[in-house]
Amino acid sequence: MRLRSFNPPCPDPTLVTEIAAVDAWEVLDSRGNPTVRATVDTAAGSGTFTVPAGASTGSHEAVELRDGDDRFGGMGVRGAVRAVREELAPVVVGHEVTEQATIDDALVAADGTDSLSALGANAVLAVSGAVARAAAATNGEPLYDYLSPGEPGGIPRPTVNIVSGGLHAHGGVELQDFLIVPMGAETYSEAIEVVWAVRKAVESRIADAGVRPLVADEGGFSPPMEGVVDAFELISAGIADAGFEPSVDDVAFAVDVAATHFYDPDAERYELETEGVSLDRDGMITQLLEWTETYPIVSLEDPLYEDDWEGYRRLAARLDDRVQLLGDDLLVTDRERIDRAIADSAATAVLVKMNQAGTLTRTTDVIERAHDAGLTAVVSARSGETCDSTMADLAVAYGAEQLKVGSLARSERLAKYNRLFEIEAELELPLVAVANA
Ligand code: 2PG
Ligand code: MG
Repeated sequence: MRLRSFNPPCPDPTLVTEIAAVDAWEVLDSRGNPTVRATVDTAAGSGTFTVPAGASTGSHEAVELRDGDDRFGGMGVRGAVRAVREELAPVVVGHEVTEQATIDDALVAADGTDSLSALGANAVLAVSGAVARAAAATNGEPLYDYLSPGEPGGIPRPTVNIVSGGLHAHGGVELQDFLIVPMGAETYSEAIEVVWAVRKAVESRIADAGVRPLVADEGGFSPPMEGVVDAFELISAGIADAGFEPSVDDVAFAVDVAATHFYDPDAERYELETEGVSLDRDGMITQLLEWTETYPIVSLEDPLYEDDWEGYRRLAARLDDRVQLLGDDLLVTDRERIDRAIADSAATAVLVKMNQAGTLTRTTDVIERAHDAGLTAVVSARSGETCDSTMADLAVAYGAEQLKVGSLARSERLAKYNRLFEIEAELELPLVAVANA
């Protein structure tokens, strides 16, 4: 008799942590547009990730695949969903779920293009994000713990949209985001309370002026304004009403100029129609410096056209040290462009968006590169979001100094803010120190 046959079957422990299945669906984002949601399963856990989408996208971002047919005005993502099911699932099934870098390499290889335009960055990122979430679930760890290369050291400082313009407000002032930064706050909870009070004060001012305080794509207000200065003045008044001081030490400003979207490349001019001015590069730089000298601005995002490396260098050389020069469309969470910005001293901070990069590994590589070079990392949502909160865990895990999610309104924004309340309660950590203070 063979004794072995009397032993109970002993499951191979590696099978429990191997990816057993991958699936994907078309769902809708916060603007009601289609996007890709994927789920990855092991025998011990599963993870779901939903891809966000930008409106003011940089032309060098990884490319999302849209169907271009009659459904949803061409914005359907059935092709990307099919790519997940038919092309990417066979590539990842059978891998150890914790082998994120290997899996991400295999996903990129399956696409075969650097921009991920063959199968779609939305298909690739959906799987990449779901793999990470499935791995954390399989290990029974919180996502920030699973992702963290060391011990999480702090909660990122929220930079919160109060007034919106540009493409997110479908008109209004050309500058896209007027944000506040609670510089005096030491904890995340305290920071959010400060922002809440300022936002409510601004809302009251808008309503008192007889205007309905309706919100734009990211939950920021967008009342009629005659120019950029009106937005700064409105928020400054709200800060004072709430009992704070508009200053670099108390409640400061951050601005996403999103300049590419009002730059005319043929004329090589910035067309600020609300201001009634058309500026060349040097004129725009002078204007930006004037705003930073007049208002307590600590961060300028995309102040110039996305390929104006020379302009960025000139601006960086003249900008006060207290103001971080933050690249979004300029850097598109891309390792090579960040290397160039470091070599050229063209930026001091990097906006980090998972769907610009296309995989989680590319994203974390960018944060680590930025930190190695002394640059600040600002983990950011997109204007089209869902209630996926992965970016909050990612920001904590990699010690991002700041977070940019939109306003304190709308559930797709609150999902991230509320996840940080959970993490703050679990870890009892203060905010990460402000790099440029
Ligand atoms: C940005 C983002 C978020 P979008 O420009 O920083 O505000 O917008 O997702 O539309 O690119
Ligand atoms: Mg931006």
